[in-house]
Amino acid sequence: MDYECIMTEVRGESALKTGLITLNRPKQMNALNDRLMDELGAALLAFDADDGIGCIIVTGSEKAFAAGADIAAMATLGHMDAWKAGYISRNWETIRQVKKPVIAAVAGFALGGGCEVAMMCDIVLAADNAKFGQPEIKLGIVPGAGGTQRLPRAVGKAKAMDMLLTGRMMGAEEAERAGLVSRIVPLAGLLDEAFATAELINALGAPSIALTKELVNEAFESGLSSGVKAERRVFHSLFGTEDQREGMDAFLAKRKPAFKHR
Ligand code: DAK
Repeated sequence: MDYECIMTEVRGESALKTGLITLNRPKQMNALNDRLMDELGAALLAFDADDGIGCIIVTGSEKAFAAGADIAAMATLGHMDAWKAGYISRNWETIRQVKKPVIAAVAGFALGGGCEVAMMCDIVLAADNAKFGQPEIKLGIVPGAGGTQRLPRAVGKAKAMDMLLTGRMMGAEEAERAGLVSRIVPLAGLLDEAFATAELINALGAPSIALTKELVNEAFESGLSSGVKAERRVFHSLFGTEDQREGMDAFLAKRKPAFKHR
């Protein structure tokens, strides 16, 4: 697929490398239109299917990770148009199919759908100028890509209500305090830190990394007892991998593990 609204790149020195996806509609503050979401989904799935890739980073510009769904493309929709076409639902679900860790490196605005894309990623690194929000209420709509569901799970009900009912933005420090982001990084070092984090993960065993991601998402999306049951099953199954044997042998032999990702 030829990309118009994103750029992709692969970086890294070790066996598993990192795929970088940069959202690139600078004039529209990376507003998320259908084309961009198709491309983002395709790029994520391509990196996910590539055995040479360990982690994926999604980033935007210094000004905007993404300022939300493209309002110009939505403005004239009628109810039946939106409902019949399953408006933009099809290409927003793709992000959730990715098995490898996805790191969001967020600078500038992450609003509406932009905040929702960040919340669908696994680790969220925020530049010190990052601003998060779900301003849909100011447009007379509600979030459509999980904002009313993921935000309360991430930051708790009271903070989520505050954000969702007023549409106000929160800065990086408040977002970190609230648990919406993993860490704050100075803007100039954002991508370097994202790559360094990816490198740490790429050096570990890929099966246990992918299954840990799956389990944390299970915790996010299901009840405690089914989550703990799923965790137990995965825990037992990892004793069938070479990486488990290698990780434990290496610890006992006081040497660095050489994971084979199987
Ligand atoms: N859509 C289209 N264009 C946008 C945009 C957006 N979301 N955000 C910014 N732009 C454009 C502006 O129109 C402007 O274009 P020109 O006038 O230069 O042609 C350019 O980007 C620069 O913006 P500003 O001049 O406004 O720049 P400022 O620095 O003054 O303000 C801002 C930056 C990000 C605070 C402001 O632009 C802003 O408030 N933007 C709108 C933010 C917003 O309301 N976002 C939520 C959109 S609703 C769904 C999935 C997802 C969604 C729905 C359904 N399904 C799966 C069903 C998501 C919905 C949304 O995200």
